[in-house]
Amino acid sequence: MNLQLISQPIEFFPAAPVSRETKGVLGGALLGNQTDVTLPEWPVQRIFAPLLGSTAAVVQETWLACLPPVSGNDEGIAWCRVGNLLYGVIEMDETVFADSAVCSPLQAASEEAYRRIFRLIEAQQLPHLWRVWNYLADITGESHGLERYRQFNIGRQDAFLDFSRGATGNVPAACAIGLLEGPLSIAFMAGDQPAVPVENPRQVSAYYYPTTYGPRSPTFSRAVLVYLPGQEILFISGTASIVGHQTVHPDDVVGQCKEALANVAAVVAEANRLNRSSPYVLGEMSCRVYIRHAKDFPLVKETLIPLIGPATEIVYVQADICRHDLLLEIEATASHMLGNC
Ligand code: 3EB
Repeated sequence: MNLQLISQPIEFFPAAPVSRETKGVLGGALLGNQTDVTLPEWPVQRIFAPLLGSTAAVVQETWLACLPPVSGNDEGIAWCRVGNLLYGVIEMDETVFADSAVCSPLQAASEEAYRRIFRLIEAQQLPHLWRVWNYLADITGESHGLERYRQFNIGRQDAFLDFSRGATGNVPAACAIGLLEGPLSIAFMAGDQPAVPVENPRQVSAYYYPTTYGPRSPTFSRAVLVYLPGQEILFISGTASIVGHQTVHPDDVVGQCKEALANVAAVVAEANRLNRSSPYVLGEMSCRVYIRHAKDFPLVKETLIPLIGPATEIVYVQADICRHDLLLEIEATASHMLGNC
């Protein structure tokens, strides 16, 4: 298949960074807090957050495939598929759910978003959810007597259970990140074959977190290995300074940075035990690093580069992590060809 992730800093907007003639764009993301951007015609997740250490106003990430895309808009989801791979983006306005008598608007919006995603991918006969990117406003804020990330977790898990998917084991890789404002935004990739879940031996699986972190556990795997014809992709979920289920090195951004990277390395090692291609190495991963405080960026970069290698592609974004005491989170992606490709 040769699905490829392209990350392009864009100095000036509007720009046509990936030509409209380019065949086989599946979709992507636009990172940066500039508002007057020209949106591409494929499904795109807007991530309104300041870029750190970038001269570009916007970074555009694009998934390129080598097959003709088929796209549509159903269930409020802008989607595109190439072969047996589907990418979609849904934005939900929480205020629409303000009347819900039984739960908070965010919980209702989260459940509804995931229910729509499941309906779409089942209708497309690509029912296996591989990777999900979740963004919500004020993630650690509290309303209706519960932290908003915890509200989101209830809605998400309810949707998995409603669709008889189970909320442990076979769940997608994910991230859940806080932005200043904006709708609940969820991008996802789904396929025709189940993902191979990968857990981190240094951490309790998130779906088994104790209820001290919320009435319902988060529904994600630490990573997944997924398969396209002739290709294997490793998606590593948002990874933070958590050992067991506890945050370690509170108030120590360098300590958190090293611990998060040790967790990424442990997930890579576990993925290498399960994968079908050659071993993955840290230096080949394409990374996004979310940093809570912009002032920590120089120290994070200084700590990360010698450990991860100077050639690694890293996009740094200022955003909120889902626990007050977490100062950063790292997510990563890599791809290997299979067989003689
Ligand atoms: C953690 O390990 C940090 O709720 O989808 C990382 C990745 C985190 C995904 C999610 C949350 C999520 O618990 C937070």
